[in-house]
Amino acid sequence: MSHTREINFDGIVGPTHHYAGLAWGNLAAQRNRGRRSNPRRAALQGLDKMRLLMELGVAQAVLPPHERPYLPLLRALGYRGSEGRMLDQVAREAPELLAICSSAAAMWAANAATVSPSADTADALVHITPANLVGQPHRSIEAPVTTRILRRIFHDPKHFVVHDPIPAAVGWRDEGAANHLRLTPQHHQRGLEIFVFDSGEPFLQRPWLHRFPARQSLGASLAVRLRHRLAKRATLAVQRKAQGIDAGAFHNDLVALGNQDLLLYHAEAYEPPVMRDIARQYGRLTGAEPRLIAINPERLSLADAIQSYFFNSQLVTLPDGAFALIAPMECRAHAAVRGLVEELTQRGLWRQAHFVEVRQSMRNGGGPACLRLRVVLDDGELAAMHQGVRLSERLYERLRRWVQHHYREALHPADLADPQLLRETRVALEELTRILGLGPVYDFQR
Ligand code: SUG
Repeated sequence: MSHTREINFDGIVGPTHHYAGLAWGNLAAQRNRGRRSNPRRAALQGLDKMRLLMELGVAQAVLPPHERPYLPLLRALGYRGSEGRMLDQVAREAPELLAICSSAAAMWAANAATVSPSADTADALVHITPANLVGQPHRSIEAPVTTRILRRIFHDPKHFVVHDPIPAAVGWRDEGAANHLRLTPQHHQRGLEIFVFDSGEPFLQRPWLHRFPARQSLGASLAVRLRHRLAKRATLAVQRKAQGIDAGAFHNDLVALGNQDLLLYHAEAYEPPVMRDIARQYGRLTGAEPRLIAINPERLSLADAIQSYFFNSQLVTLPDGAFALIAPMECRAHAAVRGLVEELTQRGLWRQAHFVEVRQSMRNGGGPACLRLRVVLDDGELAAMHQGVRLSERLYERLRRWVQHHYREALHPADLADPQLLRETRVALEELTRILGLGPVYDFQR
């Protein structure tokens, strides 16, 4: 009998990982602006998290980092001459642009795409829409390269469709799976796909609600639903309250987390009818009741939820069907959150909670769940995807050595102008495409 499971694709942290405070509305990124980063440690922390999942028996794969600094962006913006000259000029005249074109933000793979498993789609194919990330310059440059990489990995048209990103416009801001939930009794069954948007009116939209930008728009969610050939009754578009965004929850995965039929959410993140609608629609679709669990502000304030990144934990199904929670270390350090995790573990929501150290990423507002793209595949689909990116003990060791060889231990935003850094990253990525057997995916390889 065919088995269906979730495989997590984690973004490998790139060699230019740094803190430039580019993401407005992302409190951690703003707070750490200008701090020295450690790209090597960041990448190793990411690899160790992936290895833990693999050891727990959860399928794991990697997505390669993008080419940075991304000089095609500078050329598109009018910079000319040799690469060294462009870097020098942009560092002097527009350091923020240098940080933008050097951003390692592609590591947060939850924003790479939205994925619908074949159990949900009318043509029984796995549908993937890369996110346009049009809301922020440093992330908007990810979409074309992410599309290329996903097409290499999911190359078999008998199983997969990788769409183009949604057209880039303010009315179609799309940040991918970070704003998408899927509730289902079992991974192989049809699920209710929930698109969480931050601002309504599909075509005429305000990119701002109150304090911080609204990153996901209803227009994008509707387009993904149509492209992925999802039945209307198996989808729901719901709006988040601006209160959460203004408190610093720039993506839905900072206020909700789920797996199969279980959804945990912060009570202040949605208006009450939202959960009633979800329960009703899930019931109609599956004949069962979802487990919707509200965490009330008296138990955990919105501010503490965002500070600890509790809702950015990964909740995964283990081979025997039990669940495990993969929470950031910051949740153990926070007394109220630690107590909450213990209580929920005792209630049997998951068998065990694991705490992982991903602090380098956390300082830019990226927790365990941000670092991965969930893809639900059956045996045939798993066999049909490119195998070179699947994590094994051997690949883990190889990637560790690769990181140790190529990555710096300290990087300050001012170092981004160093032409030697550009050379180092290209040598590293050239080797990585060989390790992963991906073929040329970067502009500099073409
Ligand atoms: O888009 N941080 C990312 C973090 C993304 C987290 N993803 C999820 N919640 N799924 C962002 O805000 C910081 C980069 C900087 O400021 O230099 C940044 O882009």
